[in-house]
Amino acid sequence: MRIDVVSIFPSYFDGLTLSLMGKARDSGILDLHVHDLRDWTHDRHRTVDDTPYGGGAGMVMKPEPWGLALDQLAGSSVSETRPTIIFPSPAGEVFTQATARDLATREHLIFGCGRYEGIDERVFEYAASVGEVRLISLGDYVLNGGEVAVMAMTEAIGRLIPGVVGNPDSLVEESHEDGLLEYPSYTKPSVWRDREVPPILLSGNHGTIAKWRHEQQIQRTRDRRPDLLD
Ligand code: JBE
Repeated sequence: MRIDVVSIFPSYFDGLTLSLMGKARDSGILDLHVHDLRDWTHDRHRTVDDTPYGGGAGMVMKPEPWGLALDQLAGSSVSETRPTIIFPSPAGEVFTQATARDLATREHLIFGCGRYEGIDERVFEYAASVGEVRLISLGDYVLNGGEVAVMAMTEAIGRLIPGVVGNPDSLVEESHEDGLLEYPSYTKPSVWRDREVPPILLSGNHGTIAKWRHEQQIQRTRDRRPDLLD
């Protein structure tokens, strides 16, 4: 999979060289490129924003650098298929594990990180002419820009690409994979500060252990996230 990220703060993404995402990049499974939007400006001050038409607080990202970035990154020299172009936005659809599974099947993702009060609306229209546009939100709260959302989304998507997570079994028994929260985990010692590991886990009976874990999943989901059971 190829991923391009466009941002005015490319160093946010230095963390993607670490851990599993770093390994996926080193192995070639994940071809991730981070770009500075200012590289597509042509004025002395490398300007990416301007005041909003109609007035109002804050600044709006100018369309021209975005247009040039999209022309370069969505061009056929990068991939044969039309890319999926994602703009993180608190006004978008909410990102879930199902969104991550869908996006993990795509050949080419482009993430555009907005800052300030947002991006000139015509950029979204133009992007829809060169790819499939998705406005996606991490959740119902406001961040200063799309960078942190893109970090979260690329990690959630990246770990679903075959070969990125070493043991694929660890992908199935996780929160949200089956619509339930995950069961509690324990390791040695069997007694720690007077607290015992549930004895059923020491029984060696795989059937009863699986049943107990499933019950724990349902109980936790009912307690913490009843909305998931509706
Ligand atoms: O979640 N998001 O994608 C956001 C992007 C920009 C600002 N706030 C957000 N929540």
